[in-house]
Amino acid sequence: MERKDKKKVVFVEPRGSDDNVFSRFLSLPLMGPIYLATILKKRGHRVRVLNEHLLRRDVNINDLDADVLCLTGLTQTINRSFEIARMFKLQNPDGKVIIGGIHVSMLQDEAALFADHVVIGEGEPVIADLVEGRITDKFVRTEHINLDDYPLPDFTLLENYQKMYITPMITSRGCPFDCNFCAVTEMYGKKYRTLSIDNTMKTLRKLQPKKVFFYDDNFAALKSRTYEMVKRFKRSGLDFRWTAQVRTDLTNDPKLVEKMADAGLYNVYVGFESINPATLKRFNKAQGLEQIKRSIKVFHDNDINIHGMFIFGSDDDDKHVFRRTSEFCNEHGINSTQFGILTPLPGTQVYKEFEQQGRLLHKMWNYYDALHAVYRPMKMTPLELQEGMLDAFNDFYSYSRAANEALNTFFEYPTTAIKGLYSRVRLPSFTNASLRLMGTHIVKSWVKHNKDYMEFLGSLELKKRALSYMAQAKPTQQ
Ligand code: B12
Ligand code: SF4
Repeated sequence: MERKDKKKVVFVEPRGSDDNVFSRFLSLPLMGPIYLATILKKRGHRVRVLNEHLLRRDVNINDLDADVLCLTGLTQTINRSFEIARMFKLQNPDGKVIIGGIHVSMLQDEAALFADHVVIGEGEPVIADLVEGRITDKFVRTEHINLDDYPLPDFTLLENYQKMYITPMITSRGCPFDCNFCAVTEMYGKKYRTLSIDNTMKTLRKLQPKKVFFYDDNFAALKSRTYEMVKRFKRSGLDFRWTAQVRTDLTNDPKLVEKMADAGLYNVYVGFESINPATLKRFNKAQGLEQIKRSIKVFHDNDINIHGMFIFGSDDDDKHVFRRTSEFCNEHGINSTQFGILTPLPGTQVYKEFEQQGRLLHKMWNYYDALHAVYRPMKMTPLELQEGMLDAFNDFYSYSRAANEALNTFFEYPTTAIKGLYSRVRLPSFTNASLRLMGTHIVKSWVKHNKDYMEFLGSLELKKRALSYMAQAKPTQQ
């Protein structure tokens, strides 16, 4: 490529809206922009990746001094992506805007109002052709890629990458399951595509991380591969601890869990989703309550912390689900939890169903963040769903429970020290206490920032009551 053909390219990953207080604690990037920027750098373009969370500020017009602006976005951040596209075009009407990512892959038309090109699917096969002008179509659809065909990610392209508290890595895409609320299979497919273990090890050697977060949606979907992977971690001599997203069925093979722990696995993110068996079935989760309980025991037996993720508000959930769930988490010693509200994400079966049934309250995407009720549930009102979610958070992350954890730490210390297990048992308790304190703070902050939304949900309730009152008060026909 000649020098004049080299482009100045900026990728931006926008922040979440202020209504989502959790976003403000984020400092981890989506990997898409980093992979794509790496491809462009290798072709000689001048590329930067800006992430508004890691920057700790909004991007401004000076940041957008580029020939091509590449935007990504989740459903809850997409409006900010559109805002940035507008800002760029005002300053640079001849500049090119390319937009991709999971939200626009599911809903292209609104994105087309703000971008020259909308990419549907994984961007690797087309990013160079788009930037270099060989593809001119407005909508560009791609096939799923083979992960080993593309370069390993170059994190130095990401501004402030040093501020990441953990190194993200991906060794697979796609998931063989098909939970009806999840956007992953629609976007990345049901086929589990893997990066070779050689390339995984090459990335680890290059990055020399202290801590790794494997972003894979289902890290251990292929058990034999996971056995091989952890064997290679152990043999490599690299000294790192890691965390990953896994399913409960991993624990059907306790030996594998033991090997994973031995190779540095200290925490798992597990989609428990619900303690209501009917909800698990409705979600098509392919896991039952007994399986959930068993998995907790196996992880804890191996000193692995559990971040349990739950979803409230299925058509089988009623008002009792919230407290029952937080109590379940406390009883089973789950270390940290994420209580979400079922969110009809575009592209999912839940979205299609709720839209068809006219149950969506609105399409203000920044509220589609699993922390706001955005549809009418079956067995409660939207306000009850919203309050119930907050109540579960409040119960789990209460000050009294934090104090309890701290006390546990205090009393555990002498005994465990005698057993010589000091560092293994004491640390989780300290972490639990501080996680709970942080949780309490976040919930308070959520309530402060979302008074208007609560009022909106309250007004729906009043309207419903008024309508039913009017219906009852209607004079009967003589
Ligand atoms: C890591 C991760 C996180 C991290 C960091 C996320 C972040 N910075 O947003 C943490 C744990 C903090 C997190 C939080 C949340 N997450 Co999350 N997360 C993920 C996960 C597992 C991996 C993301 C990733 O790197 N993927 C791999 C890369 C390669 O894919 P990619 O970034 O999409 O990029 C590819 C394509 O999209 C495309 N592309 C992307 N951008 C662009 C741009 C251009 C120009 C082009 C051409 C192409 C292109 O090409 C890329 C390369 O192939 C995904 C699941 C998944 N498989 O993606 C869920 C996922 C993105 N998360 C999701 C959700 C809902 C959330 C939360 C709302 C959950 C919550 N209630 O807290 C929050 C919101 C965070 C926020 N930004 O505000 C949903 C989003 C669905 C949606 N429609 O928006 C996903 C898809 C999971 C799911 N089960 O549905 N998450
Ligand atoms: S929720 Fe997890 S297991 Fe279910 S389809 Fe999505 S990624 Fe796969």
